[in-house]
Amino acid sequence: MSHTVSRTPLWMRWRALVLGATLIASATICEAEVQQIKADGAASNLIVDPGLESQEQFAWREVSVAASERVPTHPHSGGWCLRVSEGSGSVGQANSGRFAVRAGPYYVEAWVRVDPAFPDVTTFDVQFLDAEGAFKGAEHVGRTKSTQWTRLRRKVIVPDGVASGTLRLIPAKSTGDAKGACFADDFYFAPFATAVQEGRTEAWDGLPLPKVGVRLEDDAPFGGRGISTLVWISIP
Ligand SMILES: [Ca+2]
Repeated sequence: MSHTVSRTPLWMRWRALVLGATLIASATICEAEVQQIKADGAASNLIVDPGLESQEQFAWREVSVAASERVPTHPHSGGWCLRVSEGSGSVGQANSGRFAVRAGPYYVEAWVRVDPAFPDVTTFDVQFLDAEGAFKGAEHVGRTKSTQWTRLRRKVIVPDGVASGTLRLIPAKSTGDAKGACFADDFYFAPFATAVQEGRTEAWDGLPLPKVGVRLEDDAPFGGRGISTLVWISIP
């Protein structure tokens, strides 16, 4: 009768233990984050008629001399999308209808494309207001100068003292000839936990990325022979 005995060097077992422990720590932190944000509530998309399919619910309003309208021009979904145009060169903009928010993490996205007739940059952001309607800051979401549908998305943190928000599109650069136009469709704004539950984003979106490294060593730290490899992961 013979027995097969594992002769795995101690240093190799130690290395596997360190790697396993760090991976478990990483997973634990992500799970804790999910549990924390799940407690924040579960209202779904706060944007009324996000796909611009209803004229009755159309709530976008232009600021300055820009124009906002529903158009059937190659929408991203359904039969309609939003078009915002600014022909005066004064950096006009359009805002969505206001929606109620409170301090905490949210997730926002939209599909945007620049009108080929006015090939310039379009900026997408979120503006915050207090209970009296006073401006309380804005969070940049993204910019594009592509004439193809482009998904602009981001996790945003609504600051304390904010009661409502509004999405904003600025279809022009801020200097020179500021004329521009863009199309947009399929807006989404919801508590971050809801966005995770609905598959819009991942729970670790916006978290600091763990640092992963590989170090070669001339000698194993706890016995063995030859060059060993040490893999490490640190959580910021
Ligand atoms: Ca649509």
